[in-house]
Amino acid sequence: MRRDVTLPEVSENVAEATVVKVLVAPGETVKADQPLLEVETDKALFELPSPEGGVVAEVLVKAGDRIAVGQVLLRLEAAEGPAEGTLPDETAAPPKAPATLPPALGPSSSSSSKEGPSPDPSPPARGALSSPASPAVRKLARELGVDLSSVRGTGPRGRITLEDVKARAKALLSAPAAGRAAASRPLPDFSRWGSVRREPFSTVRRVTAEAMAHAWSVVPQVTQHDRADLTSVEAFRRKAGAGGKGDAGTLTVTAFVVKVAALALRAFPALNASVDAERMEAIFKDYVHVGVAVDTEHGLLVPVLRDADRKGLREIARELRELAEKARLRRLSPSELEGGTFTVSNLGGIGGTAFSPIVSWPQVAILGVSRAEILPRWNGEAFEPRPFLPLSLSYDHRLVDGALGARFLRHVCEGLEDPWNLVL
Ligand code: CAO
Repeated sequence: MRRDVTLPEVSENVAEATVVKVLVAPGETVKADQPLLEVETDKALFELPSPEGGVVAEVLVKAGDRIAVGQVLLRLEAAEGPAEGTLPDETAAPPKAPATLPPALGPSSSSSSKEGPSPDPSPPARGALSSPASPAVRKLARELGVDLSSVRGTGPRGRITLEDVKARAKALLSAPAAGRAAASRPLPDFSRWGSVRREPFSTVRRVTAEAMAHAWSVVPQVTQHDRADLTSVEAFRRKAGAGGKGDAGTLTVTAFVVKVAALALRAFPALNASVDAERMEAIFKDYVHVGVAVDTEHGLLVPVLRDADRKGLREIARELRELAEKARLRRLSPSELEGGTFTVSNLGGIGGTAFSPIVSWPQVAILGVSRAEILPRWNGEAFEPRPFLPLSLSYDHRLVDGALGARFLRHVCEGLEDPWNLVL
């Protein structure tokens, strides 16, 4: 019996993927659960297991192909008897739906969608490249030149409807002509000035590019800089036995910043909110989920640490280490990349004195951390050397005014300057 192997619904916000590698060839005998393809979504890399044992009859895709949920990828000649979901041969009736693999896919699948619909199509982390939409909606979007990742679905479970696509097309048409012209200006022929090489964007790069361009175009943002005296944090870290890499209790600077920022978000709810521009409303969230930017060889990923305001420093440090490790191995589940309410981006391990992070829409603020350095501080009588941590807060000026941004950042600095409050 022939059986179609299709791309299952990995999570609610993932409707497309890319074939990274085909792991089997026609004629090859495979066992149940044996990986057939390596597939990459904008959120994770995973292996597609065989639903049952059999012989590969046909492979319908190749590395690099974009594939959609429900698309038939391979055909299997099942080892024995008709299995559930088996496609009927020509004589059999009534026809059954093609089999779809269970959504449990490798390590990235365990929590495919427990969270419910997330309003945050965040990029690679935050990324919302794949949006839930029917083929008819996708077709209309293609025809109208509408990028589905920029459309907010108003249908059940955030699905994008035909009306949503039409509304987006209308909004784009009424956007300032200059903006549209900039997007569509042709590139010059660079080869006129020397040899060039073209390379397609990876999935993560593409999602980052789209999310950044979208955030940059819709969020009027300002960046505010400040510095926190890190003397107490450093003393605290030393006392708590920080330093030993691999030690489950290691408290990193990032963990302190996440914890302090999470508490500050409780005190300043406007920075833990989103802007509904259509309804001119602010959406305040009663949870504090902090996304942490992780630099990986595949690009930027932003896993989300949930309820950071309610967790202890050690727990945050441990979770951060696990999330960063998973990000680097591309083993984050989609739900671990969703639902962030604020982002922390620490570039201090690399260097720099300040930078302007881009707000991760639909969040309204992001905290950039640069490299701590020893600077002289005037104590009233003399200069004394103190470690200072440079912090850069970018915020959405539609909701957060400069004074509020400055106060929030000062609050974060004061939290870092007196970390004992965190424990008490
Ligand atoms: N100032 C000074 N030193 C710092 C520091 C800072 N702000 N942040 C980290 N360091 C130090 C650490 O203490 C560590 O030193 P040792 O090797 O002596 O222990 C070293 O730099 C490397 O630390 P790290 O980067 O692994 O630190 P971390 O565990 O706190 O950070 C993570 C984890 C995930 C935030 C980090 O690894 C990372 O990926 N940062 C990049 C984030 C990024 O790309 N942001 C840009 C997003 S927009 O494109």
